[in-house]
Amino acid sequence: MKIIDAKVIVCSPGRNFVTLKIVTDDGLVGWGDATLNGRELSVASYLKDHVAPCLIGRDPHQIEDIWQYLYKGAYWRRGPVTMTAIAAVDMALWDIKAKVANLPLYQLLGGKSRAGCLVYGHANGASIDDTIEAVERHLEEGFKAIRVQTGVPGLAKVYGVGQPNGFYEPATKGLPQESIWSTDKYIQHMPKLFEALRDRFGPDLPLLHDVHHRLTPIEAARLGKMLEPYHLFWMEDATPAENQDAFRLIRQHTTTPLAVGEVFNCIWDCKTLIENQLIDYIRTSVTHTGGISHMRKIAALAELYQVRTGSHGPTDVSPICMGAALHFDISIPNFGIQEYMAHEPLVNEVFPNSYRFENGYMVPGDEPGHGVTMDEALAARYPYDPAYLPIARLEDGTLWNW
Ligand code: EZ4
Ligand code: CO
Repeated sequence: MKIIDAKVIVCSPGRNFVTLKIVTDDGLVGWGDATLNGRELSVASYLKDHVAPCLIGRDPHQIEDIWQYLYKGAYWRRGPVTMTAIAAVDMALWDIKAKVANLPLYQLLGGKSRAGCLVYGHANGASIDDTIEAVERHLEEGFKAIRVQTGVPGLAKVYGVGQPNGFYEPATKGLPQESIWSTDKYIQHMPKLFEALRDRFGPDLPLLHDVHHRLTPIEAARLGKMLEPYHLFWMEDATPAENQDAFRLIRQHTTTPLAVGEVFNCIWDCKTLIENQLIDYIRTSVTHTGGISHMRKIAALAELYQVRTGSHGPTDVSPICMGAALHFDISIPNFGIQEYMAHEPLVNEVFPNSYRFENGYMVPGDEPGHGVTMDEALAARYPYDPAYLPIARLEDGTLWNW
């Protein structure tokens, strides 16, 4: 069998997605997600101009060799654009291999290690009362674990806190919007939110929180300590992790579980954190971290240190990523939880899929492959529409982490 075509499709059914379609001489099609929020066209070009020509004529069964060829062979290693492009190829090739085997992909990854994948939804509100209502809505929908974000008094806009309907969109049309951030205001307010949530919902409900890299290590240590009475499932992205040792400082001070990794793109970004048990959950995603093949290596490394996975799963990765992620999640031994932000109905029409949300868990479909395809004709009606993630500044105008 040979690869005869590798086509890159950019569309915007409400938000931008980059998709790779690999076609074989047997007429099989494999789909990969290559969406890198706010930098979509860089990955599209990387794939179209530099990767696709090298794929034609290769045997799609040689997934590992093609992965190494694209990684080592390029000379230039790592980075979000490269690793997202490789991920899309990898996902599409696993899709093809599973279709040849006539099996759902998880069967090729070792079979099911659990009945379903625990997911967490996003509850957010401008005030603590609104946030409590959003949690109630999620419980009614069946969620068994919930991420909570809330507005901060004195700050006009906080990322992750959406419109009155409760949803937030990770990117907005046009150039990046700017908002003002105050660590002091935020840190003072968060314990009030979690105290109110525990009063209302009791001790059992798994609650997660995303700090979006806004704190310094010592500030994160302080917040983690302040939140200990409310025993979070995790505190996410407490501080930027380019310097992985920063997490040592947080770890010395708090038993609040730590999760990080949605902006990581390879196993080297995770190595120090995992080997030193500085985190509890690794949040790399299939789309941004080299695909299923590379994610399995990260999971295997993490398994040695009792670190579990908690893959990034926002609306800015396509349903193809979600589908592939669920096959990965259900098969690995050290799965922890999966983020799940439901896509708009139109997105699910453009990317028909068979995964299901059932009573707080998600399960991949059972048809051959990863179970997600694309309606190219429908996608063509929604051309690329530039959008960016917002930017945070401190009150004095200093550009800040997020
Ligand atoms: O900010 O996906 O945990 N989820 C998140 C997301 C990310 C966006 C970035 O593109 O933090 O909302
Ligand atoms: Co996050």
